[in-house]
Amino acid sequence: MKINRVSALQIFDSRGNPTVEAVVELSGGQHGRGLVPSGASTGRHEAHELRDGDPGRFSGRSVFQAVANIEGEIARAITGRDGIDQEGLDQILIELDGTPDKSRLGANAILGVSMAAANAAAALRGVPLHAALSNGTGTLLPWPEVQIFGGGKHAHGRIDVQDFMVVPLRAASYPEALEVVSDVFRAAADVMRDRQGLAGVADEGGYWPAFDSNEEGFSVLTKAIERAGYAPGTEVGISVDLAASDLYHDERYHLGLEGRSFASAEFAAMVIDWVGRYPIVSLEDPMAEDDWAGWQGLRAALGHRCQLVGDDHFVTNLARIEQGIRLGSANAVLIKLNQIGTVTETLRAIRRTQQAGWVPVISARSGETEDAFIAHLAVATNAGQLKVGSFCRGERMAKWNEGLRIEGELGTRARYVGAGVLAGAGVVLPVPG
Ligand code: 2PG
Ligand code: MG
Repeated sequence: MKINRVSALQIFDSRGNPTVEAVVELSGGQHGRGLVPSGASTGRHEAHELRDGDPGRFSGRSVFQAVANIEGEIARAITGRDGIDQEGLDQILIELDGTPDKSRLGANAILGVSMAAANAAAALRGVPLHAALSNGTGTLLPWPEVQIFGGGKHAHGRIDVQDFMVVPLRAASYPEALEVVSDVFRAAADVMRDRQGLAGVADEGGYWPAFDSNEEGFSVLTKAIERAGYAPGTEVGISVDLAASDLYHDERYHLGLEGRSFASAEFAAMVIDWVGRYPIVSLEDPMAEDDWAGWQGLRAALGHRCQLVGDDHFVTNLARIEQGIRLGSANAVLIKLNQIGTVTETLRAIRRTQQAGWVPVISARSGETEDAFIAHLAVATNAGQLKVGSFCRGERMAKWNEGLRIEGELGTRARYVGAGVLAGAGVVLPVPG
C-alpha cells in the first residue's frame, strides 16, 4: 500500500514547548500519527532536535522548519513509496538527511514521520501497533519504573539526583505492579506533607522535594515505601537516574546541593556506598556519558547485584552500545526513540542489547506527549521494562494505561516477569523478591 500524503503540525509537549506531530496517510485511506517527545537532560551524542532559534517565537523553540521539512522535502521523497516497508522508509529518510546526527532535516522531523508510518502500517493491517511491530511475537508486559521525586534539570537543580524511582519486586502482574507503585506514590505525598518538604512538581510529575542532601532522597523514599505497607528491598526497590553527565564539568562530579565535588573514583565510591545502604536495584547514568573507565569500574563493582543503565552514555546509538558491550561498561540500555531518530534504528538498538544478554529499558522523555507509542514498543520487543516518569499527569498515564489495554487485549498470552528480566543480564538482586 502506497503513501498518499504526508503532513505535519507544530503541537505542544507536556512542558508547553513546541514539538512535531506528523501524519502519514496511505492510499487506502488509513493513516497514522507520530508525536515527538523532547528531552531536557540530553546526552551530547544524541541525534539533533531541529528548533528554529528565533528568539521572537517561543524563545527560539518553535519547530516550524522541521514541520516544513516534513511537508516539503520528506513528503516529496516518500509519497508513492510502500508504506509498509518500515526499514526501507527509514533508510530513505536517513539518506535524504545525509548527516550522521540527522541535523539537516531534524531528528524530530524524521522521527515523527517514522512513527507515523509505523502507526499507518498497523492501521492498514487492522492490528494494534505492538502486534504490527512484532508480527505478533510481543507478549511481555513491562516492569514499571516510576518516579517519586524529581530533581536535576527537571526541577531547576534543587536536588542533584534527577530521578528517584521505585520498582515493585513481588507483584505478579502488570496491573498489580501499577497498584504497588500507585500506593507508594500516594504514601510519598503523605510523607512530604508531614515533613513540609514539598517544593513543587518536577517535569515528569514526581514531587520536587526540599531536601538538605541527595541521600535524604533515599531515606525518605525508603520511608514512603514502608508507609505504603511494603518492605523496602524485598517488596519494593529503588531505582535511580543520576543523570551524572549533568553533574560533570571541569573533570569532576559536582553535587551542588551539598557543595561537594568528586574525582571519578570518589564519585563511584559514594554511589557504591549508597547501594550498600539503601535498597537500590537499578542505577541509570551513574557516571558521565564519556567516563568509560568510570563506567567499567562501577560495572565491575556492582554489575552482579544492580542494573546499570546507560542513557546519555549510549543514546540509543548502535555504535556506542557496541563499544559498551566490548568494554563491559554497563548491563542495560535506556531506549529513547528521539535519541536516534527512526523506529528501525531504535528496534536495532533493542535487538543488539538483547543479543548481548543485556536488558533494554524503554523510556519516555521529560517533555512528553499524549502518544503511547512506547508502551507498544515495550511489549512488541519483549523489552520487559518501561520508564515513563511519575504516576500522575495525562502524558505519563497515557503510557501506563495503554499497557493495561494491551494486557487486556493479549488476554492469556500476556506475560509478566517483573524484576525477573534482570536475571538474563546476570543481575542477582541482594534480597530476591
Ligand atoms: C532521562 C529522561 C527521563 P530527559 O534522563 O532519563 O527521565 O530525561 O528526557 O530530560 O533526558
Ligand atoms: Mg536518564
